[in-house]
Amino acid sequence: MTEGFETLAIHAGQEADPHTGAVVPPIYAVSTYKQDGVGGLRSGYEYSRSANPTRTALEEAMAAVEGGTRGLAFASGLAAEDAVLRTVCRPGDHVIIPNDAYGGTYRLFAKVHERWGLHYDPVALDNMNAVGAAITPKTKIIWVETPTNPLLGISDIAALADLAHDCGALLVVDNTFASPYLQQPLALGADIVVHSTTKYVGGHSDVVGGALVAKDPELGERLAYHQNAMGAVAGPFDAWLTLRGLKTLAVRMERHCDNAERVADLLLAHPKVISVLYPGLPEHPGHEIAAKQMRRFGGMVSFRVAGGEADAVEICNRAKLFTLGESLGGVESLIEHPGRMTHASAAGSPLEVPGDLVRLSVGIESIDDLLADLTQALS
Ligand code: P1T
Repeated sequence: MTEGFETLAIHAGQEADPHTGAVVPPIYAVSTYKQDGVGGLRSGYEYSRSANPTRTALEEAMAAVEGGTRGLAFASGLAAEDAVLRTVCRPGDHVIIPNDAYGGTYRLFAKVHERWGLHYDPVALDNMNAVGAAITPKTKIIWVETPTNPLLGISDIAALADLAHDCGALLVVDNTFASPYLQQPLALGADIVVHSTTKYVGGHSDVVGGALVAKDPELGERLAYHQNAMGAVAGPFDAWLTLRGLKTLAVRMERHCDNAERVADLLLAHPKVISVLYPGLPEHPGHEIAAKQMRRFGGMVSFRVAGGEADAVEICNRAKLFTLGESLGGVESLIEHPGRMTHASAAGSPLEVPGDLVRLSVGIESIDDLLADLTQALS
């Protein structure tokens, strides 16, 4: 019998502790492990950069909820992304990236890996002809965010997987905005899923982390080799907090989606708002594909305002219950101005975001309080 998502999130990799019966994997705050003679491991563990039992529990749980064969936990989402690029690509290779993506992801390509000879092209991934035209004999990865950060664009994971595989490339999907509860890219044909577990998986804005899940065991092994060789692993306390968050992901996501739908409706009816970017809206250009590949439409809502950048900034400053801050995916609602905050590093690039854009991470507070705060911030 295949277990359901909620069961896997709570139990996969999380057997009761064999020594004490503790129902939660303990925080193994330890760097090294006693060995039974040279080369004879007692427990399978030798050094906590290579593996640590608390991290292993998180890694097994992430692999289970994404339906992959290997999960790996990193110190941050960007550390996880870096490990993918260093494992799969070498100088001279080419990567197709989204023309809308987290600013830090773009910076990793444009300011770090390009210096080491990795070429990239930003492409509108909802345009299959454009993606096909951008492929070169050196293309090793099509890198996808769906929904994208911060414009909530949607691309067709299954179609992009076919395209990538036809040209011998891998499809890598950053599943941070959807979370594994709402979308499972490996089942749709992706090869690697990337997460900033800082966001919905952790869920409480109290830990920074990243994860990779690979479909193929051999690729998982290569990623694990680089995780150990590069060393940007999640520490045991961070792994424990992230695993604690994962257990409640399903119930949190349902409420995030309920609240985001109500927020999108309010914004849609507001005279100061010129467009609402939410894939749950039937008029969203990616709505049909989102409905096909996502369980629901998520907790992120962006909108553009009639008064331009000055008004967008003013709305961010006036919000009270929506806390002004970067990041997303926690239980508390956040508001931000992507152009000046999370995506400032994309200014002047093909990924620059409009100045009149406001991004909301809709939390799980009482919906009436959230709507009242937005109404006063927009007034
Ligand atoms: O911050 P870190 O854990 O390193 O994750 C980077 C990252 C990767 N992918 C996506 C889609 C992301 O949104 C992020 C981080 N994003 C924010 C901090 C933000 O406010 O958008």
